[in-house]
Amino acid sequence: MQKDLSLLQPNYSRSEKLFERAQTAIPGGVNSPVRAFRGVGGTPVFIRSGQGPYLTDVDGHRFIDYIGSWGPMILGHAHPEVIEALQKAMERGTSFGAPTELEVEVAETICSIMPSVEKIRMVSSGTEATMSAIRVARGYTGRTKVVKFIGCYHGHGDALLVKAGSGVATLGLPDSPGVPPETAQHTISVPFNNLDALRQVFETYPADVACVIIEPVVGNMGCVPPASGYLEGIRDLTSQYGAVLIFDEVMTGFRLAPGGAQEKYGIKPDMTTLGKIMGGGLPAAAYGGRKEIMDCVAPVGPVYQAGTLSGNPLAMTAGLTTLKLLRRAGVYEGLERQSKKVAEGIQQAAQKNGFKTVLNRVGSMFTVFFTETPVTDWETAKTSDTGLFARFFHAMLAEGVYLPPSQFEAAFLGTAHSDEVIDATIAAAERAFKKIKN
Ligand code: HOZ
Repeated sequence: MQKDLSLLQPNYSRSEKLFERAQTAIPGGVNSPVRAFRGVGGTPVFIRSGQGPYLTDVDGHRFIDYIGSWGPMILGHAHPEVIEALQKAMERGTSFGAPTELEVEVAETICSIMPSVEKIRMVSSGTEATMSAIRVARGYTGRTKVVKFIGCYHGHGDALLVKAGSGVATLGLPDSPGVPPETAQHTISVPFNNLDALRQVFETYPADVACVIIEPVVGNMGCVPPASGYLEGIRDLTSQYGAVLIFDEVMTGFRLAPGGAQEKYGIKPDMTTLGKIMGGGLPAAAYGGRKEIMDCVAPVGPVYQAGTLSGNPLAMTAGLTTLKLLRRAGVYEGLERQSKKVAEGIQQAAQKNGFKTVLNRVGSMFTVFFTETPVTDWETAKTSDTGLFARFFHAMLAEGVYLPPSQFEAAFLGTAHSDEVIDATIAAAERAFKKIKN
């Protein structure tokens, strides 16, 4: 993969030096594996700053950003209203480890936007949210088994790190060492978009499944939408067998609609996990759901979960400001319009240059897969030519466009991606495809 990259890369010498330094002190030089560029080769660019839809790296290159910090930056980087709110909040203190009015406001706001969430508990990361949600589901049902879908990623909690997407898929890792087999044995993985496979699990274990956890629109094997009627089928099966249905909306929450995928597809899960956008670029996440289930959580109920920085005032401020700004008229229509334009523009540029690609997009999440096979699950996602994706990725980077450095991650747009930015991206894609064709 490396051999062609030198032709495509401009000078990243400062990033290279930093990466070398970083690898001495940090495993792989990064604090989250996908950032290491292992899926595409080359050196990760080290970021100095972000403004609106742009990132600037330490070598002075400016990129149009389609990662958005992996989802949170839906308003663009350093949004003036978020920054102002944060500056004011900071002066009042940064962490109290005691309840604040802000947490109540965030909880009430989310419950009003997502009617399935009657009560909600703040945590600090998506991983914490999903780990806690399955503990609560197990406590509530008194059952053990967890069903997840192959290629879906729900953070790195032991029970969920089984046949996972995202970095695990990108690096081609088998299930992670360090997860005790006794833990993993309670997790059942079935193919996404295959209702019969899930039905079979319930027929085999009618009284053992505590919960089914799903990314309703997958972002972690690239963007993969649910087939028509699939989510409804899952809702029916989980209700029939008394299992808790958890929608992992860490990526999709407040992105695909104000109320996330559950609003878009009209499904009411029993529990929901949230993160990314709700922290407005600071570490915040949450899990919530039906009152009866959430009342199992300590101190009301016996299921224990706690966190020093949970509901942190800075994270709550950034999140609340972001959620308020997203409720302005026309935001989601704008995201839909711009996302359609850029995703279809890239797809057309590929086809014009003779590349066979499949475009998957739901709202402001999209992936161009380098395959001819429609991508509906992990098996079909894997048919992509990841070497070709890597060449495209680096050609785009050289053109000033920063895409997720893995075929198996979704690209994200935000409200700062104006027409001018989109047109520049499409023009860059045309040049990039021409370049890699030769
Ligand atoms: N798990 C994230 C992608 N699905 C990556 C997080 C990061 O590297 O920041």
